[in-house]
Amino acid sequence: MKRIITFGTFDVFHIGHLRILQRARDCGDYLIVGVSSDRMNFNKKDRYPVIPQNQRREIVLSLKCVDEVFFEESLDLKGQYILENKADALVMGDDWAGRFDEFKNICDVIYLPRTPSVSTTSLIEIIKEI
Ligand code: C2G
Repeated sequence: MKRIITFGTFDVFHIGHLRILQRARDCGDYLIVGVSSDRMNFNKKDRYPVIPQNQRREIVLSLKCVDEVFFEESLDLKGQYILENKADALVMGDDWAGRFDEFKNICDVIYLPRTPSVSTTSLIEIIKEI
C-alpha cells in the first residue's frame, strides 16, 4: 500500500489541478492532499484565494482520485506533514522541480509535468477582461 502526498492551493479549480491529482494517485494506492490554507496563501502571495479554503477542501475531497485532505498551514511544515501522514512519496508539478529535494531522505520525491496553457492566474485574467 503506497501512500502519496501532494500539496496545492487548488484555487479556481481547473483541468491542470484535476490531472495532477489523478496522476499523483496513479503513482500509488492512497492519495493525501494538503490544501493550502487561506492564511498561508495570504502570507505567501499577499492576497486571499478567490475560493475560500473550506470550499477548496470540499471540491478536492469529492474527487474519486483523492482519499484524504488536510489544510497546509505553512510551507515550513512540509517535512512534518510527510512524516505524520506516513507518506511514501511526495508528488508535485514540475513548476516546483528541485524545490523539495531536501525530503528525499524521508520519502520519494516525484515532479510531474504541468498541464500546459492553464493556470488560476490566467483564468482570473480572462474573467477580468470579459
Ligand atoms: N498544476 C499543474 N498544471 C497546471 C497548474 C497547476 O500540474 N497547469 C499543479 C501544480 O504544479 C501543483 C498543483 O497543480 O502541483 C497545485 O497547483 P496550485 O494550486 O497552483 O498550488 P501551488 O500554489 O503550487 O501550491 O506547498 C506547496 C503549495 O501549497 C503549492
